[in-house]
Parts: sequence; structure tokens; C-alpha cells
Amino acid sequence: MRIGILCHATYGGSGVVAAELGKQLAGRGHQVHFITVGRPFRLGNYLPNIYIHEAAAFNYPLFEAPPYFLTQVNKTVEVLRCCQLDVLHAHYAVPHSLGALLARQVAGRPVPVVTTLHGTDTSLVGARREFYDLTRYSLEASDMVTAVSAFLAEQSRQTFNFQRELPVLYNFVDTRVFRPEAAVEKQQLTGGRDLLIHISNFRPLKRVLDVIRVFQLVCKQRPACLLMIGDGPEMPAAQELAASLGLHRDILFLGQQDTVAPLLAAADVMLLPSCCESFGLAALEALACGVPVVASRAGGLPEVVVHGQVGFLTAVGDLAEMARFTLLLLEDRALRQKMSAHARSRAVEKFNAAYWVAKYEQLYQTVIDQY
Ligand code: GMT
Repeated sequence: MRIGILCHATYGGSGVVAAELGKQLAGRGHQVHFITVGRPFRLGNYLPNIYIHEAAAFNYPLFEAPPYFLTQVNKTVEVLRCCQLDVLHAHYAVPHSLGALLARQVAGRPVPVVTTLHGTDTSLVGARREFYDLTRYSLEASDMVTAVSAFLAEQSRQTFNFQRELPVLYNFVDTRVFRPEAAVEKQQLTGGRDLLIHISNFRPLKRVLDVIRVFQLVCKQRPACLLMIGDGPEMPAAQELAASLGLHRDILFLGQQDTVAPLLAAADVMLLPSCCESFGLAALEALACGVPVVASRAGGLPEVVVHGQVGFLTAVGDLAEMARFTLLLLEDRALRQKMSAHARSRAVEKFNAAYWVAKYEQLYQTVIDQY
């Protein structure tokens, strides 16, 4: 198949999933065309069957900001015409779903549009009054809409009164890349201390200050260090809090990292205290590395992290409970090893790339046949 993928190229779960899906599809012999603003994150070096079509930034004094949406739609029209795409797959409803639909109309080419919802697109963004009608239209006009968790499917159905089929195609992980053996040399990093890790885009909903506070509670009982990976609006507040608690030497703020598997695999526990999370791809990547996750019982996280089996879940903001579970894992080596093995098995058995990529292939074939 010739597949066009529209996605956000910046750091963020939806862009990661789109890039990983594209790589997997290309590896299975499909021709994959990314149509993005910027080079998709996590795509890495040249891979056969992958084509990148970057929408150029164009500005004119009359515009308040470069009209990226329009240049991306125009680029999609060009690609539709010259590459004879069989299907367009929009990741993140706003604006990619609408962009794909508009490009199809302008190009005058009959091509089905699949939209995959990732979470913030239909909760924080698409549900806002400023975007609501366009988002609802995009979902209705798409030939198929999928969601990355059962939680998100239900939430989107309710928010947009969406009555049609909305299949759940879970996010997946490349368990050959995210694996326990990928770990960097830990001793050098920790000096023999326990290692906690957090990865996110440091948006308020990730509650990165909770991560620091849980870490403080843990440090009162055991020497430990914390890797904070990613960047975003809460970074200054997190750094200030770390300094004010006297923890700045125990926390490494590593910023955006392209290659996270070696760091993840070296960790003893991952902390993910988000107040909402449609899926929690970072948690799945940790599980694949054999790292138990202590997370909040929010959104789709319980579909990924089974409480008591591959980690622990607590109420959002229950720092004492998060610290208690983290200490339990650090202090009880046998428990940690058992959960680590379960974590890896769960990632391999339930969220492996081959299974879910084959589901996407079937879905594309269905919409192509029905179109
Ligand atoms: O978490 C974010 O803020 C980024 C966001 C995105 O769209 O890039 O992530 C969402 O999509 C990911 C991939 O499907 C999911 O794993 C994340 O849980 C989801 N984020 C939220 O729902 C907050």
C-alpha cells in the first residue's frame, strides 16, 4: 500500500506513535509518506520505503503567524497527486484530520481518510469551544476513526456524541529496541544508588512537581537519584523545587533525548503521576524495558499498568502512596524482579508492534475496499 501519514513532528506521544507505525509499515514493504511540518521525531536515519514531505514555513507580513495548516494541506494535495496514495492516516485530530479531508477534496482524488485519536486532541484541544465543531466534523467525515485506548474511545464518543464504530488500536512498542538489555552502565550514573526515572513533555497535566516531591519522600528512606527526561512549560518550576528541597545534585534534568531506551532500561522504577493520560506511551516503553511503573489511576493508564502486577496505581496527587509503593519496589528486590519480568512479558504479549501494525494494515485494507 501507499500510505500518507499526517502527524505532529515535534516531541510528543502522537508523533512518536506515528513515526513508529510508519517505520514498521515501511519494514513490511509498504510505501510510507510522512507529510509534516518539520522532520518527524524518532524517525532516525534513512530507511527504505520512507518518504518525508515537509511543508515549508511561509510567512508574509500580513499574517500574524505562518499558516502552517494551509501549507501542510497544500503539500498533502501535491503528494496525493504525485504519489497515488491509497490511504491517508491522520494522527491527532487537530488539525491533521481536517487537513487530510480538505486535501482529498482539493486534489479530487478518492482516497479514504483514517483518523487516530491520541487523547489531548479530543480532550484538551478538540473539545474546546474554539475547535469543537471542526473536530466533530473531522470525526464524522473520516472513513474510520480509531482511539489508542478504550478510555479514550468512550470519552471521545461522549464528548462528540459520536455514534459510529470507534475501534481501539492500542499503542505498541518495538520490544527489540525497548528491552532490559539496552541499559547504559548504571553505576556510573548513580554511584550505586537506586534510580528513578520520569519522561514527559513537562506540561502541567504531567504533574512533574509530584515527581520531585515523591522523590524527596523516597530519599528520606534510601539514597536514590532521579532522571528527568523531556522539557516543557513546567521545567523551570521543577528545577526551582528541586533546588529549594536541596535535591538538585540528586536529580539530572537531561532535557529532550532522542534515544531513551538505554536510560529507561537502567532505571529501577518509573514515575508517571499525570492527572490524565489517554494511554501513557512512556509507561509502556518502561514496561518493555522491564521497569515497573508507579503511576496515577487516570484515563487509560490502568489499561497499560496493571496494579500489583507490573507496577502500582494510586489516586492522582497521592504522593505518600506513590512514595510508599516506590519504596516497596526498591526495598523488596524479589518483588521488583518479579514485576520487572511481568512488565516485560506484558509489553511483549499485549503491546507488541507486529500485532498492532497488522491491525492497522487490516483496517487500511477495509477502508480501501469500502471506499
Ligand atoms: O502526553 C502528551 O501531552 C502528548 C500527547 C500527544 O498527543 O502527543 O500524548 C497523547 O498521545 C500519546 C500517544 O498516543 C499517549 O500515550 C498519551 O497518553 C497522550 N497524552 C495524554 O492523553 C495526556
